Amino acid sequence: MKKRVFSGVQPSGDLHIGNYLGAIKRWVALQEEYDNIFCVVDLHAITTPQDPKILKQKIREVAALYLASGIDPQKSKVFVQSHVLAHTELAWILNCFLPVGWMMRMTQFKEKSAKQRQQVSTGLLDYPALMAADILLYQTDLVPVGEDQKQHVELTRDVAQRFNSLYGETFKLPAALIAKEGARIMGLDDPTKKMSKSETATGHAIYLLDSPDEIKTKIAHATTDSGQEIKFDLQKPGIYNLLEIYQLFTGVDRHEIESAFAGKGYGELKSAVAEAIIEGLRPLQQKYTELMADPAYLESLLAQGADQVRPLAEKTVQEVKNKIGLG
Ligand code: AQP
Repeated sequence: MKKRVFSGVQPSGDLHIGNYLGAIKRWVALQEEYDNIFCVVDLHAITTPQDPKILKQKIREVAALYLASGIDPQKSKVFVQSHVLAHTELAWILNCFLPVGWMMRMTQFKEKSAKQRQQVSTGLLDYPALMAADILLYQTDLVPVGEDQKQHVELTRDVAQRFNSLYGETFKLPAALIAKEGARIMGLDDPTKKMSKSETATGHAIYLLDSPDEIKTKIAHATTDSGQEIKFDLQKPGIYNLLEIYQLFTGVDRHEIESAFAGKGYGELKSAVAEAIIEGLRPLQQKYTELMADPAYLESLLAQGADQVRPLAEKTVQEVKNKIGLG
């Protein structure tokens, strides 16, 4: 039996190369080895305010980007979270086993709630309960995510362990699968902060659907560091970030990259990085355009994905309800 992988992206804005390099590109690489479930986590997106029309459109866009990146619906199940009601049902139940103190300690909650002081929803605090439900419903072994989601996967294990110790073996304990490289792509405007969909500063992120000219301009304006040396040096976060992006798009080894840029200037590095991104995204963008031209096909794939996963999710919920005496 293959191990099961579950992961997802929120349709909370335009997907950027951090989402791609830290998550989606890795899902594609893992596709053959594992039994995969990839979800568009729309219920997570509404933990922060969303425009309904835009949200509906973004859900389809994210699904199309999964497929355009190489997720194959014959090998992986792809669906929209809100199409499978078991996610909210289990999230509610897990809520009742998750101490508020655990939720208050989550770094992402602290950061996001600090950004939108007037309008922090209970959903934002509760986000990790829903994420735990997503993962535990499918008896997931591995969760490939970027570094920022590691704490949420740990909390998922904690609540699963707590439930198992109270009611007997129910949930498999999942592990985060975090890449050595690409797990934290930084903002181009500020390489000390992670690239993020919800950060709207100009030049912060390269989006997967950016045109070649937009990519060139953003990379040309990316913040660099003092000095001239082009090396993978964490003390120089701007150059490090550009080199890492270059490495992940070209697949060239770090030593070779450093040798190739030895004695060259930041301008040459930036041109090469922009070219690598443009070429790396070109096939994805072409496939995306084709997929978005046939909305009925996309809808049918998403309906099929939901139908495939629903029985798995419902089985877990039923077992949980029986154990805790519901119904
Ligand atoms: N900068 C990043 N570098 C590497 N991986 C990243 N991920 C996000 N940002 C980076 C990974 O992308 C996947 C999907 O993320 P998400 O949509 O669930 O939400 P997030 O982690 O909160 O990502 P964003 O882009 O910052 O979105 P917003 O601003 O909407 O919250 C996850 O695996 C994540 O680790």
